[in-house]
Amino acid sequence: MNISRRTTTVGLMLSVMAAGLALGASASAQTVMRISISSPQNSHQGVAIDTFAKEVERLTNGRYVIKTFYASSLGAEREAMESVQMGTQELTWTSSGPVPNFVPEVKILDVPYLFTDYAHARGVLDGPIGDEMLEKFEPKGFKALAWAENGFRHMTNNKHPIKVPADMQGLKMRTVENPVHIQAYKAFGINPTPMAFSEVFTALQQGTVDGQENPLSVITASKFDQVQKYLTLTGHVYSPGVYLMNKATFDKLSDEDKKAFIEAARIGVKANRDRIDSDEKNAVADLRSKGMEVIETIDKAQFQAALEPIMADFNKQFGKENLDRIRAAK
Ligand code: EAX
Repeated sequence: MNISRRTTTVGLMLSVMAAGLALGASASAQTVMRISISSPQNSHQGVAIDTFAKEVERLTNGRYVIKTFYASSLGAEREAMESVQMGTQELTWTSSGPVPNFVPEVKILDVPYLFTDYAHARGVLDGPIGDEMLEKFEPKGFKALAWAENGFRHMTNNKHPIKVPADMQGLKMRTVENPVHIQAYKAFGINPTPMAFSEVFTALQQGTVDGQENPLSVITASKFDQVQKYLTLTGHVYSPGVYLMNKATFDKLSDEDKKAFIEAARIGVKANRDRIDSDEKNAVADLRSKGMEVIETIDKAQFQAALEPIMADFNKQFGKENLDRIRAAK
């Protein structure tokens, strides 16, 4: 009786050890990767990478684990792109802000008033034009998994409400490090000050700049209402987001895993856009309740007219036919 009990105990111990070894083996077969964003976790960007991480894990049966980093904790968007390009970071989700410094062909998407509304922008990015643009990242060392969304950008400042284009004259505004934005804001009469997003809250608080411009989702998630008085729904630029992966790292995946990563990004895009849709419904009331003065309607034609002097240059830079192709796309 004693002996057989001991045998059973030893058997049990052995099987526990074997299970432990098996667990250890499967844990070491797990590959951990990192993805980062510039906004806080509670945002349209946070939803985008949290969903992606969950889906990669699900679709690869846990063989890949994605660790998520928020609020530029691994570096600002441009630095994150550099790290992904070099392969010292596997993935990032970035706004189009720094992208033209790496992939100049993508600059065209940030031309002011190019997209009429969210449906138009999403249709273009999900269609053949979007696919062509995703391919432009590859020679630069990136695999662009999918276009996502940062949103239509609006201006905030501390000086006075912007109601007509003349109100923008002389305002010192933080901008993204994107040449198209900088050129456009100069045409608006703004004094553009490019700066990494991670520095914006403090710059607004300390008055280094009078204002900034970002989608409602970013303004609310980053609590800019605490440091900005006036918001005007200028909607002057649509800014996409994009899931980027180091190309060599992507190329090493099996065909099945490549599909899983792309599928996970697409599911992430859906969650990202759904969050933006809900932010767009709630943000204005929310920001007003926190003390911001919001100008909801402007005469868009007047703002577009202010850009007329640089449109000829944009037509030359990007090809009028390419701009028109995007304008006409569904
Ligand atoms: O999280 O730098 C910027 O203004 C971008 O919109 C960024 O994605 C905000």
